[in-house]
Amino acid sequence: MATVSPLAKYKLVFLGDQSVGKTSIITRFMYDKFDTTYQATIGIDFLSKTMYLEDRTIRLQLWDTAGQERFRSLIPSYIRDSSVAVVVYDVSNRQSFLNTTKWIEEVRTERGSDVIIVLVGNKTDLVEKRQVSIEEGDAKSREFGVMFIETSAKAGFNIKPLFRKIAAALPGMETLSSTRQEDMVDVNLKPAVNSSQSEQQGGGCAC
Ligand SMILES: Nc1nc2c(ncn2[C@@H]2O[C@H](COP(=O)(O)OP(=O)(O)OP(=O)(O)O)[C@@H](O)[C@H]2O)c(=O)[nH]1
Ligand SMILES: [Mg+2]
Repeated sequence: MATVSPLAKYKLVFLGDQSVGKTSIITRFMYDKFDTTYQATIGIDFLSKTMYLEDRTIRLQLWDTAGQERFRSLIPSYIRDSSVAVVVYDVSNRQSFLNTTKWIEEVRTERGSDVIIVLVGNKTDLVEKRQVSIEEGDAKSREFGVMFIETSAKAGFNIKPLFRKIAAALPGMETLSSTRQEDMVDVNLKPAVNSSQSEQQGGGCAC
């Protein structure tokens, strides 16, 4: 008999300076595409994706924030609402790396220790322009007690591993009893398969 289990949902907020590659990482993960033309995120974008893991199926709700200063005031409420914060910097832009400190501190201020934080050094394909070493990124992640990975949205490097790492760190099904009933509208009738490819939905909102 097939068991009907509720689909666990997790909110992820993407943070980091303008142009570090937040949208590009999400686009690579969702559609396996990359666009070299920069289109700044306006306000906040929302996308969601189901991930089929070996032992369970989860739904990730991705909040893609705008790095531009003028949208800064929108961000705290999304941080408050998320169980995961993905703090991105550009390895070819030292200032964006330095600024991750304030992003991490802001997440800690809003959520305390009740949050998973991942520091992501993006654009590793820009080998000649690199300003931040992997060792520096790793040292910072240890200093702040957060996870760390380097990626390239352009090359498609470490994008799936980033999301698998996040999924592995998420609380398991045993915590679902605390999930509110109205959040349990989706059901999963299929056995879990070992693939992250899945149904997708996306949409923009300047909310
Ligand atoms: N070389 C290289 N370029 C990248 C990479 N990721 C993103 N870019 C480029 O960097 C620029 C900014 O990328 P976005 O993904 O729009 O950056 P963002 O962080 O979402 O920017 P905001 O929405 O303004 O906060 C674009 O021109 C991308 O093509 C990468 O891994 N390597
Ligand atoms: Mg963006």
